[in-house]
Amino acid sequence: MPAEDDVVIPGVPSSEPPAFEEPTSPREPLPPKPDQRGPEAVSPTGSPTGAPATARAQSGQYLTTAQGLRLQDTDHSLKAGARGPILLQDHHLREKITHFDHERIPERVVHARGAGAHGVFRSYGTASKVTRAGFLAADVETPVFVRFSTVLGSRGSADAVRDTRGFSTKFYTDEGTYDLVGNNIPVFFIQDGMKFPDVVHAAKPHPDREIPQAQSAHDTFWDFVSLHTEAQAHTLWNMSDRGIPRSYRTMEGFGVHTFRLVNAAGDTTLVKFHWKPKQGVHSLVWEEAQIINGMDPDFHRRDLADAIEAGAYPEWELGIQTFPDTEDQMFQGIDLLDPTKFVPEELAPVQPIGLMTLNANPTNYFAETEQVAFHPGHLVPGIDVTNDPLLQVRLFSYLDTQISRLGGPNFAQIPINRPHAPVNDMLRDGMHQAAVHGGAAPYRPNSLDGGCPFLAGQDMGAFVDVPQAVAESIKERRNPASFDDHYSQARLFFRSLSSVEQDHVIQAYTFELGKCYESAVRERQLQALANIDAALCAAVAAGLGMPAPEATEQVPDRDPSPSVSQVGGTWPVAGRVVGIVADASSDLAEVEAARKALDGEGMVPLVIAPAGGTLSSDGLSVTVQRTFLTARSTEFDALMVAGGKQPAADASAGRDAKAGEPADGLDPRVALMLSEAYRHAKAVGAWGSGSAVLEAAGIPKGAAGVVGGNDAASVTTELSGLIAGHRAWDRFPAAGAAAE
Ligand code: HDE
Repeated sequence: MPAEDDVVIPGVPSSEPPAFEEPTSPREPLPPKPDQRGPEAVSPTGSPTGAPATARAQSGQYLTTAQGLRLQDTDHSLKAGARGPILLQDHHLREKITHFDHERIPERVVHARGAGAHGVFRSYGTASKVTRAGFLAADVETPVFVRFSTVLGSRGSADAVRDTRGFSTKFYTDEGTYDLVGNNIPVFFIQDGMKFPDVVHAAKPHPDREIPQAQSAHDTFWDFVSLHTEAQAHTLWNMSDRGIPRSYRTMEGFGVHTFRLVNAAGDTTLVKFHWKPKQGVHSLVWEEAQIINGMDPDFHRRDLADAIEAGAYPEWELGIQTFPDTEDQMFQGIDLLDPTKFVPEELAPVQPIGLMTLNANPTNYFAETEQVAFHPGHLVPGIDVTNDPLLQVRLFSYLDTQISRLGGPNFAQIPINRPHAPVNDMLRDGMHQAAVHGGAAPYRPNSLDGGCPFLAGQDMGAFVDVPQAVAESIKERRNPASFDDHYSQARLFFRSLSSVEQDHVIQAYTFELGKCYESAVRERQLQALANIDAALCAAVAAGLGMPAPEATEQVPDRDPSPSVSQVGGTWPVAGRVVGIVADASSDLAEVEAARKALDGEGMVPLVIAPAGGTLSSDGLSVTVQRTFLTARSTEFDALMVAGGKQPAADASAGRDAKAGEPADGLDPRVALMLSEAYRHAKAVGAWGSGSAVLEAAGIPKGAAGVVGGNDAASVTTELSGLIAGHRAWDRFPAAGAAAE
């Protein structure tokens, strides 16, 4: 190197030529900058989620350019004088704007709107008889990242739309990453992946005006599903309450396809995967969903993040239905390769194999939830695919789509996609290559890198494709005859629902078809309904003011599957949200007692008052979380009205109402909140003089799910029992029509 005082002046040769080292030898890349650090520190998958260091990102650091140059000013561009034009030489301005110009990447072609969470999966070991997958052996803990999504809407669309939901799980196992990319509905619209662009084009907004957003209630969707009748079963699930989940936390998940497990001895078993939420399966009612989409389009995203932040970690048990791997791959008359069919649990019980707990929110939406790349072909030893023609096309599509979405073939190097197993591939170069690969011989066989990396045998954890006999066959484009039954499972599903749920299905079809302009489309869909169930068809036809057609097909009756109904169970109440309506005249000691009791059960009590701040009296003060302006019934699973300090009779003065109508004098926003909660069959309660407010809001005393009492404690206990049942279902026959 030149001596320190040996300054090099342009144009003047220096005394010694500058030393120049060509960087030929590969070296480890520098550790990432603090703000680029991959998910490594805290969360189960490695994300530094919640760590104080990331909460104050880059704390104590100087602002720099992307090249590490410290900056003195990032607010003013470099100009020829304060009022002059901006100079092209402003490298910082150009870097800042150029990077900004390229901040967006293409959204997913489907499932664009989603929410993610980190967690952990602990296996029970019950599956080890049927699979050699290491992460399913007894008591193994595997980090996971889950992404829930809607299918149709764009990235900024509302959460509570009527749609199927995606339920994708990435297991970072020691043997490589395994992705279970499922939905909240066990059947699919199409049998052959070749039809996927058709169903998606039909369901997406109309190509001319690009409306409606995130909706199936339009002509092209119903045109397609009424013509392509194999879509009828999935459509019926979408029209049921499953199409509008209460929360991502209260959804079941399904792998949909049949997969093939292989055990250590090489024996194979066909399986279907199920996620069972510990929180129970719970849905919205349609009017509630529509209000939510205006009041809080991020409802599901917020709910998931809030629950995790509050420590109410959502949990799902993973289970499998197992079937013998017979030559015909049929089970009790159901073709296991037909993804428009599910196997009722009554015929093949779901056997639990592990528990997933989501316990950390992402640190950065884009880095994790947006850039995560799932693929049904990310398999581990012990889990293999079948010939389901929908699954086979998916095996092509997911890898392909990431290349345009994530800008090249190196997306596995993005922190959220990095396997936790050692990676020694021979993939090189390409857009966004972040690794500095050593070695001279990324090919096999080689001698220059000592023959490395080696191939593993099955005993060393290699994935070995299950040797499957492929029958001598002719090349042709057609389905097996067993795929021809398009209606029996739609009928089975409808007839397995409770009458309240059936009523919701009828209302959903009537709403959606009522939004179609083409009468030919409505007529054709009514024809499909006639083949599914005559009563369903008649009720929808009546709602549309159209004649109900006769069935045109002989559809076999199957035994109903009561397990598909959401009505009847009780579930943990932790994480449920209860609003307490109070004002300055309320007995604050009782409000505090209600809050404590709800909190004690893991629920989230929120005090709703005329204005923000605190409610104070008699030396007591209670923090207000919602005001009459910011609160709406849809945020709450139940509502309580606090009693006042004065006797009940005084509080009701001037507030008499006819049933179903709010009385004069009651704040209309409170009246709306209470009557909506009542109409949506939510538990409502009041203690002391609060009962008069319920009556003033038109809520009949003693109706199902309406609780009264003298003190907060007794009302809270009763309310909690009702919340465990999710809704006051008995209220629906009276209020159901209004609720839809
Ligand atoms: Fe997907 N699907 N899909 N799909 N799918 C995608 O992959 C596709 C299907 C599902 O949170 C895309 O990375 C084809 C069934 C989920 O990132 C794309 C076919 C099931 C997600 C794609 C299907 C799913 C996707 C778009 C018919 C339930 C979101 C972005 C053969 C078992 C994953 C992406 C996430 C996403 C293709 C059918 C579930 C284009 C061709 C059946 C949960 O590759």
